[in-house]
Amino acid sequence: METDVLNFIGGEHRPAASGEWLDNVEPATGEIYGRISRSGSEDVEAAVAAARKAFPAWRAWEPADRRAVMMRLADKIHENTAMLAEAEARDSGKPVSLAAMVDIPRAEDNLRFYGSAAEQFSSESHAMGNGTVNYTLRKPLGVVACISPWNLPLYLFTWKIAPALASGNCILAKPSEVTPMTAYLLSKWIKESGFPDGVFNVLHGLGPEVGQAMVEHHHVRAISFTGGSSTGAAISATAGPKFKKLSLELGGKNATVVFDDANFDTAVSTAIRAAYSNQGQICLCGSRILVQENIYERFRDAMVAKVSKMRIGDPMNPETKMGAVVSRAHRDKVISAINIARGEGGQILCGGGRYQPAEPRIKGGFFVQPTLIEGLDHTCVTNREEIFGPVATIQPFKDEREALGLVNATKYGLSASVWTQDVQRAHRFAAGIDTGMVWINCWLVRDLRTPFGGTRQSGVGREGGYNSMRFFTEPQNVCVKI
Ligand code: TXE
Repeated sequence: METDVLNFIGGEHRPAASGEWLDNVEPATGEIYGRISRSGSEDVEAAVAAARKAFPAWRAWEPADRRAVMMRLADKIHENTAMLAEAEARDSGKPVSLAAMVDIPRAEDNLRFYGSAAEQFSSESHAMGNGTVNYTLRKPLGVVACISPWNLPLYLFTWKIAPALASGNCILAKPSEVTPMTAYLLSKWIKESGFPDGVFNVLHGLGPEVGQAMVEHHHVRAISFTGGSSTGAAISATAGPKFKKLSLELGGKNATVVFDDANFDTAVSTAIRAAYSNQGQICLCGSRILVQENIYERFRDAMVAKVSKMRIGDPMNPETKMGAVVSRAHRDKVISAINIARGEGGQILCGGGRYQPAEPRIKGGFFVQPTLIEGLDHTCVTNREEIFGPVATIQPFKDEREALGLVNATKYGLSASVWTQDVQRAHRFAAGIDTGMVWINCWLVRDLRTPFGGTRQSGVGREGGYNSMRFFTEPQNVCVKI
């Protein structure tokens, strides 16, 4: 098994220039199982130099050729799905079944989707009445940075690097230091897939060190970042005055809204999936469940009955549906949020603390019981701040007007999921919600062409489909008098 996570710079694997390492911890056991290169500005300099050298030739590649190398990398993911899923589960604590069914196939899809986009991307032309035509060129930016988080490691890493490469940029990509393994494994196939040296560089290490150096570097023209809102703010503060392009996908405090005419059983099971999938560590998780008052008690009891039966287990066991949270620090943050909820007067309906497994292998792991809390209104910290763990609240509402007020009563604006059979109400309600995305009678159904992102503290910009291709290119209008 691989243990040392190395950088990939200019077509070569190498440790950080400093020679320093970080511990790589397996969340399910709490044990150190490897080392991560602790990179800094020297490594960023080397990667930028390699990327700049590679850019003139790479930007001139035919889109079909860029597509071909991206498809070869996707093939490698496909051939190694089981191995990558195991690596992801070990590194992040997520169930291996989830990694094998969702994370890794989606990473492959991201490369295939944007490989095709390389060939299909187009730009506009505007004809004027006086015999003049404008056409818009879309030029790659040059060197760009892709910084991804730990909750969906390879899935979000590829979601950023794929459009950046497809549109002809050279990249510096940094996975989270908490879950770097699958990005490292992917980097082993970059060369053999046919990417020229320097086009695709992968750097490892801490956000405030190597991440900050990437954001600061004057040759880095754009930053695509997914992570916490406060990190997003720090990145903006550095990149804004340097006029870099920024795409920020940040946190959420999303509502699941259930009206009394909803399909009850599907709404219950999807509300549970939305709250607790990946141990609640998805920015789109529905952590505030709002239920119309006349079905509230029945809905709540049905949820409690199911959530209490959810079994936590070893992520490496294919039967496990709920694994460990990502780190000791994160486990402590989630537990402290549950204690804040108690202090605010919340009643814990199920869960409410750490989970101590009996299995010897995972005794030291970072586990939290799936927790459902009632009795807290929208002014409580618990309903305002992102917890990002297996913790949800449930609240009754009277009518559509009150529900809409509650949905919009946070500083975040990422997504919402609405459950009703009334077509008029569904569309009216969706239009009133101040989030970037709304699901009606479903959750986390993704079409990769659609705009993905949030409003307010949930971020700036949209990714997905041509949005990402536009982000990673600079438009240039050319006006021709015929
Ligand atoms: O993520 P960070 P953290 C939320 C969630 C979580 C909180 C904090 O609520 O509890 O954020 O998580 C890199 N310059 N989400 O602190 O720090 C870092 O190395 C450049 C929501 O673990 O945001 C990593 O690669 N880069 C979320 C990436 O940023 C920097 C997913 C994300 O780490 C940097 C994860 C800097 N100064 C957490 N500082 C979502 N939206 O899905 C850090 N990084």
